[in-house]
Amino acid sequence: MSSLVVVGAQWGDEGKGKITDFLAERSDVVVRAQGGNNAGHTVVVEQEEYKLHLIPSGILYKDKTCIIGNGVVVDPKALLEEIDYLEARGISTENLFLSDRAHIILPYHQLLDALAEKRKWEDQQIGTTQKGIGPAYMDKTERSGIRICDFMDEQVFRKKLEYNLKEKNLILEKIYGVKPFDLEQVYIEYRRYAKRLEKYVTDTTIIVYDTINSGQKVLFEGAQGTLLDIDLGTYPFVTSSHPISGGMTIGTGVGPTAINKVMGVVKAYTTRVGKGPFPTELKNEIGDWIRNKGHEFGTTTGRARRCGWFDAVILKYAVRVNGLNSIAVTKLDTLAGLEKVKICVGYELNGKRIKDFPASLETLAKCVPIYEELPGWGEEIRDARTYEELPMNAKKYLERISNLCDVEINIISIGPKRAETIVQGE
Ligand code: 2SA
Ligand code: MG
Repeated sequence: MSSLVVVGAQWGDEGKGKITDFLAERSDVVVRAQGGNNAGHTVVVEQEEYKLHLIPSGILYKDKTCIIGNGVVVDPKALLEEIDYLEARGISTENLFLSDRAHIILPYHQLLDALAEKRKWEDQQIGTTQKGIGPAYMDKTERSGIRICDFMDEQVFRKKLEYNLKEKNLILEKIYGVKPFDLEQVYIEYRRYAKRLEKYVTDTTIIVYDTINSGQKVLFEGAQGTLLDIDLGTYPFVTSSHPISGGMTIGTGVGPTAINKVMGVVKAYTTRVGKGPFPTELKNEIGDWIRNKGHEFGTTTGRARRCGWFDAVILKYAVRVNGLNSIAVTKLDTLAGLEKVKICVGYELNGKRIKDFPASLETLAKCVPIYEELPGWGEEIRDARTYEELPMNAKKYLERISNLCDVEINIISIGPKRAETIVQGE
């Protein structure tokens, strides 16, 4: 297997960081294709916890090449902070490469992200991470964005920044009534960042292509999740990129034939941060219990995540739109101790049963989950190392999910550590 895509199959925070870290060991190159420092991947290596936002999880291994692909939006300041954070902890960034085609996030993107959100009517507020992701992708599609290759060139950067600031300052002053940015100040600060980042910059599409052609292994590391996809997610409560498997080829510059296998990561229950309908949400003590036991707080913003039962309608949808070959089920250990566990097997809409995930959010908001109740397992499971060692009821729960969604379970994660992982099949 020379290339594997790992994507989130729910609303993000499925535990992709832990799974990609685990899979990175068997890969040569790990590449990020979309999103930016809105992502938050927590990885635990020998009692040490690392929080990564932009840099692929493979960086925690000495010999892996790590790539920030062309589809990523890069906040230069945040990237340098992450590099410094890793280097200070003894992790080398020598094998890190940054695509010359990736777009950069500038301070006005962040400010506009926050201001636009405040200006929206309450029911339209997205609950973004306020990292400037949406506004940076807007500039990219509007064709005024600044790419890393432009950023590296003093003159091109200055010209593009000057033009952009002229436009953005007008918006900031006239629409939002806030202080404009000073060209000189931004230019000087960001030139400093550009100089420091220069050594990482290259045409990363060539590295990915050559790695695959030479029979080595590439791991495509997804950020966010299927339901946050700009096209196939719960629009408009989505991020501005393509976290689904299709986004991996665009965001790294290789064709779909380069991908051999697609793995989805799902949590054993459902969570989401940010706004929008969430059919199986538990606004009760069980939801609070799951949040506390599972430490369900955002890695990037610290926000409390909304928690609910496992939703098979969502996973079936994710299997279809990503072409999932298998799944990794994470945080199964969190559910240990519940007397009963529930799986949503369909929705009831105006008295009728529907099995497919709807496009309209008004429809989704009216969907009432149809549950199947299964007996829980009282015992903690973090010490299990094989599938057989799991409690009978935990196995039944997993088998039901696999059958309902017609997808094979390849990995089961029962704790944050690398060792707390059960692998089935190849
Ligand atoms: P944005 O900032 O424009 O991408 O926000 C748009 C929506 O996408 C959601 N989103 C996320 N959802 C879950 N996890 C994400 N990453 C961080 C984490 C989040 C955090 O891993 O914990 O720390 O809060 C992530 N990034 C974006 C966001 O909530 C909006 O609904
Ligand atoms: Mg996360």
